[in-house]
Amino acid sequence: MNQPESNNAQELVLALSKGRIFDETIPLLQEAGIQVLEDPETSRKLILPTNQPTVRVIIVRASDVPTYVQYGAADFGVAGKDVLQEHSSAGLYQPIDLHIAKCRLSVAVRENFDYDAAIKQGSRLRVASKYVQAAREHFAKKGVHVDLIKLYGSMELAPLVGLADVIVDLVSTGNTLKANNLVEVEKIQEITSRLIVNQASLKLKRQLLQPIMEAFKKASIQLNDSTNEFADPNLY
Ligand code: PRT
Ligand code: MG
Repeated sequence: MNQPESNNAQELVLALSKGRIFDETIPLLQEAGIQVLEDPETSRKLILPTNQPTVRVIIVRASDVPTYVQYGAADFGVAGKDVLQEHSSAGLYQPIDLHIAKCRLSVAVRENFDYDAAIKQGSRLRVASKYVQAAREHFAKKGVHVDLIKLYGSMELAPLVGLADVIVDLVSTGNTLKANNLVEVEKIQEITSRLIVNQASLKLKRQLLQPIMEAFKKASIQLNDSTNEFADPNLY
């Protein structure tokens, strides 16, 4: 896709979101010899310099990372599989699984809700989620008819106030569900974050990008002590 003038050929722009993705990408950047010179939690800047004059980091919403990379406003970025699945993959190069920001996408219900019975009954299930694509696919595979209700946050509230029977949300420690008297009844999939690369950048800036991609791959294997398929198109 197009490369805006602001993103020049001698420079790389990396799109990250604040919080866990930024924090967990730092050690990977370190492996590539890149140090971000400002902390996004304290700086109000949205473009952060690094110790390498050719690399800048931009701070965007987690769900906006694929958009910046797709349009070439960022050459590469880190985004969760949850985000990538809900987003079109046009213009994005097959990602590397970085094994960071791990969690799972699960179905949860109120403590006293009989999920198995509701499914057996065959009545329509009201499902609230930010992840409507993944939720739709999951229930279609099970042959369960659902009414999907799109939410943008605080999904845990939906079953408590009668908006939905079940939610499909990300779970890591399970503390948020527990605090709201919800229980996880089904795990849909494991979620990790992936490195995504703009297709045009990969061609035009391969020399700049390749060593960083290799370093990320190496560091993610070391940090996670597991095997990692390089650029496996089946990863998402
Ligand atoms: O917050 P914002 O609306 O800007 O965007 P975001 O929520 O998409 O961003 P962020 O930074 O919170 O998450 C970025 C990515 O981190 C997600 O896209 C996931 O791939 C990944 N990730 C890993 C998580 C979690 N773990 C996680 N636990 N994203 C969100 N959560 C939330 C979850 O939605 C639930 O509300 O944390 C809560 C549950 O956590 P536990 O520990 O109580 O189970
Ligand atoms: Mg969040």
